[in-house]
Amino acid sequence: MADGIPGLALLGSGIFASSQYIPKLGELGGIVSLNTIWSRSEDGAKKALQLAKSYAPNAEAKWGQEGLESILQDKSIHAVAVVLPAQHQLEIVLRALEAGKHVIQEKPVGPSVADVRSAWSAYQALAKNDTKLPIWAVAENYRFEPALIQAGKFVKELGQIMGVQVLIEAPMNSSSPYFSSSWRREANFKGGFMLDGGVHFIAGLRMIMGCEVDSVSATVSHVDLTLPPPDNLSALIQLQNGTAGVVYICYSAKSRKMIWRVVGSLGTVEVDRTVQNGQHGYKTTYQPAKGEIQEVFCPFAGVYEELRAFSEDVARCVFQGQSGEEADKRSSVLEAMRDVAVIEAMFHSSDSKGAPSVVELELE
Ligand SMILES: *[C@@H]1O[C@H](CO)[C@@H](O)[C@H](O)[C@H]1NC(C)=O
Ligand SMILES: *[C@@H]1O[C@H](CO)[C@@H](O)[C@H](O)[C@H]1NC(C)=O
Ligand SMILES: CC(=O)N[C@H]1CO[C@H](CO)[C@@H](O)[C@@H]1O
Repeated sequence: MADGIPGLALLGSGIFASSQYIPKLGELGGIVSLNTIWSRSEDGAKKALQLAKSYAPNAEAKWGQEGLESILQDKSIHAVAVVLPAQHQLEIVLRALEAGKHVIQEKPVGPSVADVRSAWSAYQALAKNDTKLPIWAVAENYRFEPALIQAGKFVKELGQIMGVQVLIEAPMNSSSPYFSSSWRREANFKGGFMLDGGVHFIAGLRMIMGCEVDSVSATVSHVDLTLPPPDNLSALIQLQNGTAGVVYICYSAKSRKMIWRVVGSLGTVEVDRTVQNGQHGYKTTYQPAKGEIQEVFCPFAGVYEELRAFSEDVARCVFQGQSGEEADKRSSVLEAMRDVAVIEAMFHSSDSKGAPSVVELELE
């Protein structure tokens, strides 16, 4: 551990851990120190460690239950990033929190609202004898994307809102590195790519609108049998303040599209996922009823920004006595739980032939 820089262990060595966390933690070397990489298997941990050698030459690989236990007992490790299959994360997250580690975990926060609530009550129970709770953050990155944040600001200028549309065509086939990972296909994880990826699109919707989804009516289907069900979802949504909208998500499409579009009495705001000058990112367009169109393109920055926010919060907790509950609210369990709750309500509605289903908005 460098002076004044918290030490972190990365738990997980899968595609996202290797392709996103390891390089981003390198870029964040001035504010967080990668100390250990853990995987369930020795091979996975050692391979991932090679990817971090350039910036963390002293980091160690650990594996299995014994390796995990030694990380949880290591006082030089202040925080862990849990990047594991969704159905196994909560158990490890809770063990780390109980050991006093600050935690950032990948989305979805849990496989169901009920699972998240039961983990939340175990976390709350740790706050006895005035001990400060460690941070429990959930990485979903969309709440940190600059283009989506900008869209939320434009939407406030739209006057009366007529409606919102979320349109996602995300081809998922054997060309994708995520296609063949098995955990989204297991019986203990219901919802496949629709739950795992859907939370992102709902996070974008809730943030742009600055308003919660109250109830949904949806139909899902299973068309591409090489994908776990469902791969196709159409929903009518009611926001808390009375605005209505539609959400369409399709993983079996051949075409690619990702749009959030809000129409108001004073103009229209649209966010598109796109590529500019070889950079992947989002373009936010604001078309006011009167005046010039404004366009802002921002390359993807959410994963970096949320890891930076977490690392800075950990440093404030470790060195300045901040409490975990004061950490950046965009990564809070409540936000992440509400994204899961919207998708879950859509599944419930579809199970009852599209009858409206109320979204669970509270953790307790
Ligand atoms: C709902 O919320 C949006 C975003 O804050 C706002 O612009 C809109 O006017 C609200 N609609 C109603 C009916 O209150
Ligand atoms: C997967 O989908 C993308 C986008 O439609 C396409 O370019 C690619 O060829 C597809 N791969 C396979 C194996 O079908
Ligand atoms: C492209 C595609 O897979 N479309 C399907 C989406 O789901 C509806 C049912 O809601 C099916 O009828 C479509 O074939």
